[in-house]
Amino acid sequence: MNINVSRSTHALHHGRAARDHGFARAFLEGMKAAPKRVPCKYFYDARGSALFDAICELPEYYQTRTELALLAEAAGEMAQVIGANVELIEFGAGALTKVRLLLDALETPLAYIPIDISGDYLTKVCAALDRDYPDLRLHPVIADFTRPFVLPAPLLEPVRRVGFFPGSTIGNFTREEAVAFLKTTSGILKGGGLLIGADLIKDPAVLHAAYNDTAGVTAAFNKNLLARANRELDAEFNLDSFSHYALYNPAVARIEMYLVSTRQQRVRIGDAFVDFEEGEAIHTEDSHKYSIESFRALAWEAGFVPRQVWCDEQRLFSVHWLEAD
Ligand code: AVI
Repeated sequence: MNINVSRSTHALHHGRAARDHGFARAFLEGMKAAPKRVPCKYFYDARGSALFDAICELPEYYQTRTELALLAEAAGEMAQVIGANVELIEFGAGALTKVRLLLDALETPLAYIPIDISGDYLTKVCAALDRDYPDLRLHPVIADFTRPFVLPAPLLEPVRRVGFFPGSTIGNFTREEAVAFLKTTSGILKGGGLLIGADLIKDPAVLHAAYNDTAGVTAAFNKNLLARANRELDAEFNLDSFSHYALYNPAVARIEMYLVSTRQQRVRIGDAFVDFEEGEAIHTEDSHKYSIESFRALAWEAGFVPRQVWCDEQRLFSVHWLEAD
Protein backbone atom coordinates (compact mmCIF):
# COMPACT_ATOMS: atom_id res chain seq x y z
CA MET A 1 0.00 0.00 0.00
CA ASN A 2 1.58 3.19 -1.22
CA ILE A 3 -1.27 5.71 -0.91
CA ASN A 4 -0.96 8.93 0.97
CA VAL A 5 -4.11 11.05 0.56
CA SER A 6 -3.90 14.78 1.10
CA ARG A 7 -6.56 17.39 1.20
CA SER A 8 -5.28 20.68 -0.13
CA THR A 9 -5.41 23.56 2.35
CA HIS A 10 -8.20 25.03 0.33
CA ALA A 11 -10.27 21.81 0.39
CA LEU A 12 -9.61 21.48 4.12
CA HIS A 13 -11.14 24.84 4.82
CA HIS A 14 -13.79 24.65 2.18
CA GLY A 15 -14.69 20.96 2.13
CA ARG A 16 -17.96 19.15 1.51
CA ALA A 17 -20.13 21.36 3.76
CA ALA A 18 -18.81 24.50 2.11
CA ARG A 19 -19.32 22.96 -1.32
CA ASP A 20 -22.97 22.35 -0.58
CA HIS A 21 -23.19 25.88 0.69
CA GLY A 22 -21.44 26.90 -2.54
CA PHE A 23 -24.18 25.19 -4.55
CA ALA A 24 -26.92 26.95 -2.56
CA ARG A 25 -25.30 30.35 -3.03
CA ALA A 26 -24.45 29.85 -6.69
CA PHE A 27 -27.90 28.47 -7.49
CA LEU A 28 -29.79 31.28 -5.76
CA GLU A 29 -27.51 33.95 -7.26
CA GLY A 30 -27.97 32.35 -10.67
CA MET A 31 -31.77 32.50 -10.31
CA LYS A 32 -31.51 36.28 -9.78
CA ALA A 33 -29.26 36.82 -12.80
CA ALA A 34 -30.58 37.87 -16.19
CA PRO A 35 -30.50 35.55 -18.04
CA LYS A 36 -30.72 32.94 -15.27
CA ARG A 37 -27.69 30.63 -15.05
CA VAL A 38 -26.02 27.94 -12.92
CA PRO A 39 -22.28 27.05 -13.21
CA CYS A 40 -21.84 23.64 -14.86
CA LYS A 41 -19.56 22.31 -12.11
CA TYR A 42 -22.72 21.77 -10.05
CA PHE A 43 -23.86 19.00 -12.41
CA TYR A 44 -21.53 16.58 -10.67
CA ASP A 45 -23.16 15.33 -7.49
CA ALA A 46 -23.27 11.50 -7.17
CA ARG A 47 -26.32 11.25 -9.49
CA GLY A 48 -24.88 13.71 -12.01
CA SER A 49 -21.52 11.89 -12.07
CA ALA A 50 -23.31 8.59 -12.75
CA LEU A 51 -25.31 10.24 -15.55
CA PHE A 52 -22.11 11.68 -17.02
CA ASP A 53 -20.54 8.19 -17.00
CA ALA A 54 -23.64 7.00 -18.93
CA ILE A 55 -23.22 9.89 -21.44
CA CYS A 56 -19.66 8.68 -22.11
CA GLU A 57 -21.10 5.33 -23.28
CA LEU A 58 -23.70 6.83 -25.65
CA PRO A 59 -23.36 6.11 -29.39
CA GLU A 60 -23.81 9.83 -30.18
CA TYR A 61 -21.16 10.96 -27.67
CA TYR A 62 -18.05 10.21 -29.74
CA GLN A 63 -15.64 12.07 -27.43
CA THR A 64 -14.81 9.44 -24.81
CA ARG A 65 -14.31 6.48 -27.14
CA THR A 66 -12.34 8.59 -29.63
CA GLU A 67 -9.98 9.90 -26.97
CA LEU A 68 -9.58 6.41 -25.46
CA ALA A 69 -8.72 5.02 -28.91
CA LEU A 70 -6.18 7.82 -29.45
CA LEU A 71 -4.56 7.10 -26.09
CA ALA A 72 -4.52 3.35 -26.76
CA GLU A 73 -2.96 3.84 -30.20
CA ALA A 74 -0.44 6.54 -29.40
CA ALA A 75 0.44 5.86 -25.74
CA GLY A 76 3.93 4.76 -26.80
CA GLU A 77 4.59 8.04 -28.65
CA MET A 78 3.10 10.03 -25.83
CA ALA A 79 5.32 8.22 -23.31
CA GLN A 80 8.36 9.10 -25.47
CA VAL A 81 7.71 12.83 -25.37
CA ILE A 82 6.75 12.73 -21.69
CA GLY A 83 10.01 10.99 -20.75
CA ALA A 84 11.08 8.73 -17.88
CA ASN A 85 10.80 9.20 -14.10
CA VAL A 86 8.02 11.74 -14.12
CA GLU A 87 5.48 12.68 -11.49
CA LEU A 88 2.13 12.56 -13.29
CA ILE A 89 -0.58 14.95 -12.08
CA GLU A 90 -4.14 14.41 -13.33
CA PHE A 91 -6.62 17.29 -13.11
CA GLY A 92 -10.18 16.16 -12.28
CA ALA A 93 -9.22 12.50 -12.25
CA GLY A 94 -12.66 10.82 -12.12
CA ALA A 95 -12.68 7.07 -12.75
CA LEU A 96 -8.91 6.82 -13.59
CA THR A 97 -9.67 4.82 -16.77
CA LYS A 98 -7.69 6.87 -19.27
CA VAL A 99 -4.58 7.26 -17.13
CA ARG A 100 -4.05 3.50 -17.01
CA LEU A 101 -3.29 3.53 -20.74
CA LEU A 102 -0.64 6.16 -20.12
CA LEU A 103 0.81 4.55 -16.99
CA ASP A 104 1.19 1.26 -18.88
CA ALA A 105 3.32 3.02 -21.51
CA LEU A 106 5.39 5.37 -19.32
CA GLU A 107 8.96 4.49 -18.41
CA THR A 108 9.31 4.14 -14.62
CA PRO A 109 6.82 6.85 -13.57
CA LEU A 110 7.76 7.92 -10.04
CA ALA A 111 4.43 9.09 -8.75
CA TYR A 112 0.83 9.65 -9.76
CA ILE A 113 -1.06 12.57 -8.21
CA PRO A 114 -4.77 12.55 -9.15
CA ILE A 115 -6.63 15.70 -8.09
CA ASP A 116 -10.38 15.50 -7.65
CA ILE A 117 -13.00 17.24 -5.57
CA SER A 118 -14.88 14.03 -4.78
CA GLY A 119 -12.85 12.57 -1.90
CA ASP A 120 -14.80 9.34 -1.31
CA TYR A 121 -14.79 8.46 -4.99
CA LEU A 122 -11.09 9.31 -5.39
CA THR A 123 -10.10 7.17 -2.41
CA LYS A 124 -12.08 4.22 -3.80
CA VAL A 125 -10.64 4.35 -7.33
CA CYS A 126 -7.12 4.89 -5.99
CA ALA A 127 -7.32 1.72 -3.90
CA ALA A 128 -8.03 -0.26 -7.10
CA LEU A 129 -5.20 1.50 -8.97
CA ASP A 130 -2.81 0.80 -6.12
CA ARG A 131 -3.53 -2.93 -6.38
CA ASP A 132 -2.73 -2.89 -10.11
CA TYR A 133 0.37 -0.62 -9.92
CA PRO A 134 2.12 -1.68 -6.70
CA ASP A 135 5.40 0.10 -7.58
CA LEU A 136 3.82 3.47 -8.27
CA ARG A 137 3.72 6.09 -5.53
CA LEU A 138 0.09 7.25 -5.40
CA HIS A 139 -0.69 10.59 -3.84
CA PRO A 140 -4.36 11.60 -4.35
CA VAL A 141 -5.17 15.22 -3.59
CA ILE A 142 -8.74 16.13 -2.69
CA ALA A 143 -9.23 19.62 -4.10
CA ASP A 144 -11.11 21.76 -6.61
CA PHE A 145 -8.34 22.07 -9.21
CA THR A 146 -9.83 25.28 -10.62
CA ARG A 147 -8.89 26.99 -7.35
CA PRO A 148 -5.54 27.23 -5.52
CA PHE A 149 -4.37 23.87 -4.13
CA VAL A 150 -1.26 22.42 -2.52
CA LEU A 151 0.77 19.66 -4.21
CA PRO A 152 2.80 17.09 -2.25
CA ALA A 153 6.55 17.74 -2.06
CA PRO A 154 8.48 16.16 -4.97
CA LEU A 155 9.99 12.71 -4.39
CA LEU A 156 13.16 13.61 -6.27
CA GLU A 157 14.85 16.93 -7.05
CA PRO A 158 14.89 18.18 -9.77
CA VAL A 159 11.36 16.91 -10.37
CA ARG A 160 9.84 16.57 -13.87
CA ARG A 161 6.14 17.07 -13.44
CA VAL A 162 3.71 16.28 -16.23
CA GLY A 163 0.03 17.14 -16.22
CA PHE A 164 -2.77 15.02 -17.70
CA PHE A 165 -6.11 16.71 -18.45
CA PRO A 166 -8.19 14.48 -20.73
CA GLY A 167 -11.89 14.64 -21.63
CA SER A 168 -11.94 18.18 -23.08
CA THR A 169 -13.05 19.53 -19.72
CA ILE A 170 -11.07 22.65 -20.72
CA GLY A 171 -13.97 23.23 -23.15
CA ASN A 172 -16.32 23.90 -20.25
CA PHE A 173 -14.20 26.95 -19.30
CA THR A 174 -14.65 30.32 -20.97
CA ARG A 175 -11.64 31.33 -23.08
CA GLU A 176 -10.47 33.64 -20.28
CA GLU A 177 -10.86 30.89 -17.67
CA ALA A 178 -9.03 28.44 -19.94
CA VAL A 179 -6.08 30.84 -20.37
CA ALA A 180 -5.97 31.54 -16.62
CA PHE A 181 -6.06 27.81 -15.79
CA LEU A 182 -3.35 26.98 -18.35
CA LYS A 183 -1.16 29.87 -17.10
CA THR A 184 -1.29 28.53 -13.54
CA THR A 185 -0.70 25.00 -14.82
CA SER A 186 2.31 25.97 -16.93
CA GLY A 187 3.87 27.41 -13.76
CA ILE A 188 3.27 24.20 -11.77
CA LEU A 189 4.64 22.05 -14.61
CA LYS A 190 7.76 24.12 -15.43
CA GLY A 191 10.38 21.85 -16.98
CA GLY A 192 7.72 19.26 -17.86
CA GLY A 193 4.49 19.61 -19.80
CA LEU A 194 0.80 18.94 -20.16
CA LEU A 195 -1.02 16.23 -22.13
CA ILE A 196 -4.49 17.61 -22.73
CA GLY A 197 -7.58 16.54 -24.70
CA ALA A 198 -9.60 19.05 -26.71
CA ASP A 199 -12.79 18.41 -28.66
CA LEU A 200 -12.68 19.70 -32.24
CA ILE A 201 -14.96 21.91 -34.33
CA LYS A 202 -16.88 19.67 -36.74
CA ASP A 203 -20.17 19.19 -38.57
CA PRO A 204 -22.76 20.95 -36.36
CA ALA A 205 -25.15 18.01 -36.88
CA VAL A 206 -22.64 15.65 -35.23
CA LEU A 207 -22.19 18.06 -32.33
CA HIS A 208 -25.92 18.59 -32.01
CA ALA A 209 -26.56 14.83 -31.82
CA ALA A 210 -23.88 14.38 -29.14
CA TYR A 211 -25.79 16.72 -26.80
CA ASN A 212 -29.29 15.60 -27.85
CA ASP A 213 -29.05 11.81 -27.57
CA THR A 214 -32.13 9.78 -28.42
CA ALA A 215 -32.06 7.92 -25.08
CA GLY A 216 -32.47 11.26 -23.25
CA VAL A 217 -29.46 10.78 -20.94
CA THR A 218 -28.10 14.29 -21.58
CA ALA A 219 -31.56 15.71 -20.86
CA ALA A 220 -31.62 13.82 -17.54
CA PHE A 221 -28.07 15.06 -16.78
CA ASN A 222 -29.16 18.65 -17.44
CA LYS A 223 -32.38 18.34 -15.42
CA ASN A 224 -30.45 16.77 -12.54
CA LEU A 225 -29.44 20.34 -11.64
CA LEU A 226 -33.09 21.02 -10.74
CA ALA A 227 -33.44 17.61 -9.07
CA ARG A 228 -30.33 18.44 -7.05
CA ALA A 229 -31.88 21.76 -5.98
CA ASN A 230 -35.00 19.82 -4.90
CA ARG A 231 -32.86 17.37 -2.89
CA GLU A 232 -30.40 19.80 -1.33
CA LEU A 233 -32.09 23.21 -1.25
CA ASP A 234 -35.65 22.25 -0.33
CA ALA A 235 -36.80 23.43 -3.77
CA GLU A 236 -39.97 22.40 -5.61
CA PHE A 237 -39.00 22.26 -9.28
CA ASN A 238 -41.37 20.20 -11.41
CA LEU A 239 -38.95 18.56 -13.81
CA ASP A 240 -41.70 18.00 -16.37
CA SER A 241 -42.23 21.73 -16.76
CA PHE A 242 -38.65 22.34 -17.97
CA SER A 243 -37.17 21.04 -21.19
CA HIS A 244 -33.59 20.26 -22.12
CA TYR A 245 -32.32 22.48 -24.94
CA ALA A 246 -28.82 22.17 -26.40
CA LEU A 247 -27.63 23.86 -29.58
CA TYR A 248 -24.36 24.41 -31.39
CA ASN A 249 -23.59 28.10 -31.85
CA PRO A 250 -21.09 28.22 -34.74
CA ALA A 251 -20.37 31.94 -34.32
CA VAL A 252 -18.63 31.18 -31.01
CA ALA A 253 -17.86 27.48 -31.67
CA ARG A 254 -19.64 26.12 -28.63
CA ILE A 255 -22.49 23.96 -27.51
CA GLU A 256 -24.82 25.94 -25.26
CA MET A 257 -27.08 24.07 -22.90
CA TYR A 258 -30.25 25.42 -21.33
CA LEU A 259 -33.27 24.34 -19.28
CA VAL A 260 -36.32 26.06 -20.69
CA SER A 261 -39.51 26.68 -18.70
CA THR A 262 -42.44 25.28 -20.70
CA ARG A 263 -44.94 27.55 -18.91
CA GLN A 264 -45.19 30.60 -16.73
CA GLN A 265 -44.54 29.39 -13.20
CA ARG A 266 -43.42 30.36 -9.69
CA VAL A 267 -41.03 27.91 -7.98
CA ARG A 268 -40.27 27.81 -4.26
CA ILE A 269 -36.61 27.34 -3.29
CA GLY A 270 -36.44 27.15 0.52
CA ASP A 271 -37.79 30.51 1.73
CA ALA A 272 -37.45 32.17 -1.68
CA PHE A 273 -39.66 32.19 -4.78
CA VAL A 274 -38.43 32.41 -8.37
CA ASP A 275 -40.65 33.38 -11.31
CA PHE A 276 -40.28 32.00 -14.81
CA GLU A 277 -41.92 33.28 -17.97
CA GLU A 278 -43.05 30.73 -20.50
CA GLY A 279 -39.97 30.03 -22.65
CA GLU A 280 -37.53 31.54 -20.16
CA ALA A 281 -34.19 29.70 -19.98
CA ILE A 282 -31.60 28.79 -17.35
CA HIS A 283 -28.17 28.67 -19.02
CA THR A 284 -26.45 25.57 -17.60
CA GLU A 285 -23.35 24.85 -19.70
CA ASP A 286 -21.08 25.92 -22.52
CA SER A 287 -18.83 23.36 -24.20
CA HIS A 288 -16.28 25.13 -26.40
CA LYS A 289 -14.88 23.41 -29.46
CA TYR A 290 -11.49 24.26 -30.94
CA SER A 291 -9.59 23.81 -34.16
CA ILE A 292 -6.12 22.34 -33.69
CA GLU A 293 -4.70 25.78 -34.52
CA SER A 294 -6.98 27.73 -32.20
CA PHE A 295 -6.17 25.37 -29.34
CA ARG A 296 -2.43 25.74 -29.95
CA ALA A 297 -2.85 29.52 -29.99
CA LEU A 298 -4.63 29.33 -26.63
CA ALA A 299 -1.75 27.26 -25.22
CA TRP A 300 0.84 29.79 -26.52
CA GLU A 301 -1.08 32.61 -24.91
CA ALA A 302 -0.91 30.76 -21.59
CA GLY A 303 2.88 30.29 -21.76
CA PHE A 304 3.10 26.71 -23.08
CA VAL A 305 5.02 25.65 -26.18
CA PRO A 306 2.62 23.45 -28.19
CA ARG A 307 4.42 20.40 -29.64
CA GLN A 308 2.89 17.07 -30.84
CA VAL A 309 -0.82 16.69 -31.61
CA TRP A 310 -2.66 13.38 -32.01
CA CYS A 311 -6.01 13.29 -33.73
CA ASP A 312 -8.25 10.60 -35.23
CA GLU A 313 -8.78 10.21 -38.97
CA GLN A 314 -12.21 11.84 -38.86
CA ARG A 315 -10.75 14.81 -36.94
CA LEU A 316 -13.29 14.44 -34.15
CA PHE A 317 -10.96 14.87 -31.16
CA SER A 318 -7.39 15.96 -30.42
CA VAL A 319 -4.77 15.31 -27.74
CA HIS A 320 -1.99 17.89 -27.40
CA TRP A 321 1.45 17.75 -25.84
CA LEU A 322 2.29 21.19 -24.49
CA GLU A 323 5.76 21.87 -23.12
CA ALA A 324 6.20 24.07 -20.08
CA ASP A 325 9.67 25.66 -20.41
C1 AVI B 1 -17.24 17.18 -19.07
N1 AVI B 1 -17.50 17.86 -20.35
C2 AVI B 1 -16.30 17.84 -21.19
C3 AVI B 1 -18.71 17.40 -21.05
C4 AVI B 1 -18.89 18.17 -22.38
O1 AVI B 1 -19.07 17.51 -23.40
O2 AVI B 1 -18.80 19.39 -22.39
C5 AVI B 1 -19.97 17.59 -20.20
C6 AVI B 1 -21.22 17.24 -20.94
N2 AVI B 1 -22.28 18.02 -21.06
C7 AVI B 1 -23.22 17.40 -21.76
N3 AVI B 1 -22.74 16.24 -22.17
C8 AVI B 1 -21.49 16.11 -21.65
